[in-house]
Amino acid sequence: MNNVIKLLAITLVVVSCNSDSADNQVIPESDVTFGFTNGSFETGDFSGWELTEERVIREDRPNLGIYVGSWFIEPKVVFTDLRDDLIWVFDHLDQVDTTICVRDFFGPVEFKPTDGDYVGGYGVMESVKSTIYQEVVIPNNATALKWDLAYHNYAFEFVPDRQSIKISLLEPETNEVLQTAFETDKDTHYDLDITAFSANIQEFAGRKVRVIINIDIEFDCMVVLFDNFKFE
Ligand SMILES: [Ca+2]
Repeated sequence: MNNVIKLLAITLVVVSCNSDSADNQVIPESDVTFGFTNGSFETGDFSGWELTEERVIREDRPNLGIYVGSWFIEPKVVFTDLRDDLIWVFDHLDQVDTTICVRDFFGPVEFKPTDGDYVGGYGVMESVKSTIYQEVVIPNNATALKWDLAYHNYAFEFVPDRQSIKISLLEPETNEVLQTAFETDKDTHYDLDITAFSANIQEFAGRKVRVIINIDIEFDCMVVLFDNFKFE
């Protein structure tokens, strides 16, 4: 009789453990890192982020595909009296010192961190499609994705289908677009000093998403600066 009771007790424990395992689909909060890693680029590199760059060959100017962009991180810098339009940066994707074009047509251009000492950036002279992204778990109580962004588009307009900057939330497994948080269009002004942006992401709180910036430039020079990605 005692043996039967023991067997029943063991069976119940096993069933109980299996039941816990099957029902427990929520990851314990202690096992999750919420929010961005290095969202303000204060490590001085792109730790926590993934970078991509795909060269685009233009049909109308096939020989122009020699240019590439540069992912850089800089402290505060002010550029004035630029004579050759080129400055040196360290490209963290290709791991080389390289030049990007910066033009001070309308006065000084500033690389200006809005949080801490460093600002992230991408400089390109046609023609590339590039991304920076990070998979994050949005904090359960978050309502907003916040970031700071600047761009200097030396084409003096956002040329439709040839120049765009877009920030999106993607489903990490399928790349389905969950939300477009920011997107330039033909009416977007071509020059913006670094500015605070916010998007309501409340419906995705607690979910794992991929936050991605797409920078597609098939025409002329552009400098994009970004800092202080966070959830609030
Ligand atoms: Ca920063």
